[in-house]
Amino acid sequence: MKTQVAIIGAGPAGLLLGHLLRAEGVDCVIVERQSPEYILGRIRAGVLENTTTDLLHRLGIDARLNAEGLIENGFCLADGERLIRIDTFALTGKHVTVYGQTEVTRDLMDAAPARGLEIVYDAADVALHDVESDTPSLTYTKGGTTHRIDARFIAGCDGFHGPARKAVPASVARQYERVYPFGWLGILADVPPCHDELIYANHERGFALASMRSKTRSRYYIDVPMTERIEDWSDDRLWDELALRLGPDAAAGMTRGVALEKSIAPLRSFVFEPMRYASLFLAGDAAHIVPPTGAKGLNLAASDVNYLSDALIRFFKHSDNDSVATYSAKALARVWKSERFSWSLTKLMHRFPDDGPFERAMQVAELDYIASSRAMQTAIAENYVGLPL
Ligand code: FAS
Ligand code: PHB
Repeated sequence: MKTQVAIIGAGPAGLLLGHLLRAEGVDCVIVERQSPEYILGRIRAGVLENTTTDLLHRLGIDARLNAEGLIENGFCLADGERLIRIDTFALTGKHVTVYGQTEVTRDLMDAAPARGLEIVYDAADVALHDVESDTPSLTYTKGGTTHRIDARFIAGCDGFHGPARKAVPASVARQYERVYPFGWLGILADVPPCHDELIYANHERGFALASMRSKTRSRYYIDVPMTERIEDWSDDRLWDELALRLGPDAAAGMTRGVALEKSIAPLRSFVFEPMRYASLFLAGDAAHIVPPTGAKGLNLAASDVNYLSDALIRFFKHSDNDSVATYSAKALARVWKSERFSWSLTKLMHRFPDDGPFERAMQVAELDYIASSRAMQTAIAENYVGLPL
């Protein structure tokens, strides 16, 4: 098979890239290891920046988003004594939309046939070849047969554990990582949210987040040591802990229910540079990971794909080499700002095991400053809704 861009991965990055390229007549194909059902079973992000929703509107893949997405004009920081509301709309003129990554992925998958976007699911042993040349290729096995795709470019949208990043020679690769000493235990339940906006809590017992997927489906998290096992957390034990950490007002509004999904996700900050090597581009989690505190993971994938699709379309339609040449620097400039925001909000809202009284005093002082400073709230708000592209 021959195409212009071979995309590895049918997560948000790969699917968005495939749609954006096909919408401009660029040939591409997506090769995905898992089945559609498996991908849709992964519960992940919940908050979309305008960066992401603008792409879905541009693609016309927004009917359900418009009908079901919840517009959020602010969110709260709780510190055990008070709720500090960050009025993102008043401070930035922008809002975020609560609409689960699962639904974004479903919409993009469902719209693929009409776009002429081919997705090969259940593709095993995906391997990259000759990425340093102008004639790279992919091979994969499916149904006992090995298939080959020749392309001009390969887009590694294969997440943190995919093969694409490993195709960049160590001689040019640079990576930066921080692994956090806790994970997030999340629960999804068909119960109404305890509050109409998200609440991030830094309680003496630990971190908690009250989020939602709709007015009838809620998503909650607490931080737990990575030694914790999911089987040690009954629904009741988790609801009790959430009520304590979110505080009495939120607890009073909380409805308990049976977990539709319950899992522990590790937290890390990670950046890989460069995001382009010869004929190979990286986008999304393949190149970077953020702790979910800032709700940036999915949105950074959309940010990368916005730059990458523009560069590839200019290359194929206008023989413009400059945009592909500057993709990595442009994408990384925004990645690092989101990494900083996610890291700083994680540092502010979590109790780290090695923290002492001084570190705790710094958190209290910073929350006091946020509570009393419009400038500080504006800085947080503009990062939360998404910095300009
Ligand atoms: P993805 O990982 O979504 O997609 C990569 C795709 O590549 C997958 O479908 C995978 O099967 C495929 N792939 C991998 N290896 C392959 C191979 N060898 N061959 C072919 N295909 C291969 N972000 C938030 O903003 N908020 C959150 O609350 C949040 N929670 C998260 C919880 C968890 C457990 C995880 C892992 C991530 C979470 N994230 C969250 C971040 C998440 O939303 C990512 O940022 C987002 O999925 C990034 O999308 P992609 O870059 O497309 O990567
Ligand atoms: C979610 O709803 O899954 C969610 C929302 C905001 C975050 C992280 C996760 O910062």
